[in-house]
Amino acid sequence: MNTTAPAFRLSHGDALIAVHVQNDFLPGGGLAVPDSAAIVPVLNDYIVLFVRQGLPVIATRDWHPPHHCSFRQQGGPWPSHCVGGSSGAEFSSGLALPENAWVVSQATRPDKEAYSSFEDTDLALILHDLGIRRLFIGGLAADYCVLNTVLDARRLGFDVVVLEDAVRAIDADSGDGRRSLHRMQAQGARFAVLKDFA
Ligand code: VGL
Ligand code: ZN
Repeated sequence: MNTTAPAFRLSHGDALIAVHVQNDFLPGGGLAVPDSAAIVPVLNDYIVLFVRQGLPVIATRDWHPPHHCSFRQQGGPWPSHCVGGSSGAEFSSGLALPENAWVVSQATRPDKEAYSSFEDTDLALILHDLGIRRLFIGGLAADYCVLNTVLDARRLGFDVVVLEDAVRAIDADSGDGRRSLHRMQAQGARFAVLKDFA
């Protein structure tokens, strides 16, 4: 008999954040993240856990203007991606977001990059109003927007659990993803996989 308690028990004050599960970061997209399709069914399982307990689900999205400064045509590092209102910016049709999911758009200003879902958004306000103290964070990409969202969440005083089986990295430099997880851990983030909630 397995009497081990699950590592994480969800309760009031917890919320799930799915970062940038958008077509352009998935296979065939403008900035496809390696192996990103694998996280969609895993995130769906997490969504079920949160919805079952009546806990908030927040989906953040990269939502750039057409000539965003981060695009190569503007001298930035990235191919064009996640132009607000385009099909590439839509959430993956495979992601089973609940109807009442909160949606937060980031990096919407033409002249400013923003890798954190907290930067120039209402995310902190929403979380405060909902009485959230602990965040479970997954999504794309582990070495950019997940990393910076996690670091900001820690700076703001949230407990953070990174959903390790629901993130993937761009890994422009090999090992970026692994190093990002270490940076999150160094700032007090913890890590979980689905079976820790069983
Ligand atoms: C991201 C690069 C450019 C991300 C967004 O979501 O991690 N990365 N824009
Ligand atoms: Zn972007």
